[in-house]
Amino acid sequence: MPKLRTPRFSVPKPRLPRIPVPQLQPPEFNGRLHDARTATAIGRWLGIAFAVCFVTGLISHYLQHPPDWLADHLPARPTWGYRLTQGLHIATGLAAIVLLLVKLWAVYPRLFVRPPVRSVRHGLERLSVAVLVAAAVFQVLTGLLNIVEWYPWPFFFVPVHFAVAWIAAGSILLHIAVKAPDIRAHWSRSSAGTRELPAEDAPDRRSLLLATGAAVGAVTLTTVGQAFTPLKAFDLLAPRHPDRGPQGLPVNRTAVAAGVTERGLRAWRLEVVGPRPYTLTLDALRALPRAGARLPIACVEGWSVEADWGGVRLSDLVARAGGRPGSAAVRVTSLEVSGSYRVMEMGAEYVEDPLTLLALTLNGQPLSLDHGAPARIIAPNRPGVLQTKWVYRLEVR
Ligand SMILES: Nc1nc2c(c(=O)[nH]1)N[C@H]1C(S)=C(S)[C@@H](COP(=O)(O)O)O[C@H]1N2
Ligand SMILES: [Mo]
Repeated sequence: MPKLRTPRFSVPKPRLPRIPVPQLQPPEFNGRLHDARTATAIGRWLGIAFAVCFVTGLISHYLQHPPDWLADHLPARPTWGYRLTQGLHIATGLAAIVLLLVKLWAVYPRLFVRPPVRSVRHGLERLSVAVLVAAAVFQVLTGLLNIVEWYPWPFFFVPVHFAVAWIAAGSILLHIAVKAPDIRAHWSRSSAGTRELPAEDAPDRRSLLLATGAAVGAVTLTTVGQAFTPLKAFDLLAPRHPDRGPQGLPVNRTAVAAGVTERGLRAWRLEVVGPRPYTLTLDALRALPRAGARLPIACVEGWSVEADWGGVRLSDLVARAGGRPGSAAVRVTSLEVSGSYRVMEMGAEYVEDPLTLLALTLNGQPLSLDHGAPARIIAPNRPGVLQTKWVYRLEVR
């Protein structure tokens, strides 16, 4: 090609007024910390938090909604099982909020990658990241709002949170598979890929990771006391405090909210339906052989507290109705006017357990109205939502 020469004498261009044109320039990111090592280091912890959150979430889901074949075989032991798994579910979910924010901050420059799609593979990879980010943000956000019982959306929390958990889990696995080479190269400070990063970034990265760890620690320390009683003094941020509430125990749904009144209880009878149905007045129920159990209420929202419960063994009430010991399941109905937890199904393992009570007392006092007077269910290793209050009817099945 002939070389173009700048003409020696150029004609001056006519001067036009300059009109500023908004430039859609992608922002510039000069490396520091928006790199694969940071993403891997944070992603590792985020992955662990999500994995624990997912598994404990599944446990919670299947304890609440077991398939028919499983319903009678759910384990009633260990008594603190659900307390532990749900405490972990909430703690890892809260930690994931911090980790997710830092992770998104570390990788957000990739939003501005040009060209946006290089190939079909690249397009699919970006799409999977978009799904992952959307699902992860949705999960931690809906979970957080559920803890404070705020539902600014038209759908039911439980089935949607459950369904999106699978989407999140699937897209995380896909993400790990796609990023496996990067993850391997940046797994540790001395990995091959990491050595290629500018060395002067290392102190900054260490500070970022330390700050992230401190933030996770702070969030955990100020909330975990809601379930882990030894740390309850530090429980400053959780909406419910282990020993704040009537009879020293929190209340989620009050009697007022459930439409249960002292007046409505005057004519209370326990109806037991089964091969040999019967009804009992409160005095007759109180006169039956009593049993005690020290068991936690472990709410799905994360708080849990152990208490001393006293009442009548459910297995005794079932046997009296002619239910076969060891194979009878029970449907429990509450006086509550409406609500998702008015009717509760209990599988045979729980019914049979000597610690499962129709409780009449809490920490030695008669149940207060907010705790389910005159009678409530308390069973080992079960979500709080199934510890039905204001019970008036048992159906042996
Ligand atoms: N009938 C009925 N029982 C119920 C509920 C309810 O809404 N209705 N809430 C449950 C929930 S979510 C929890 S965590 C426990 C809390 O028991 P407490 O209020 O005595 O602490 O009660 C359970 N029993
Ligand atoms: Mo709950």
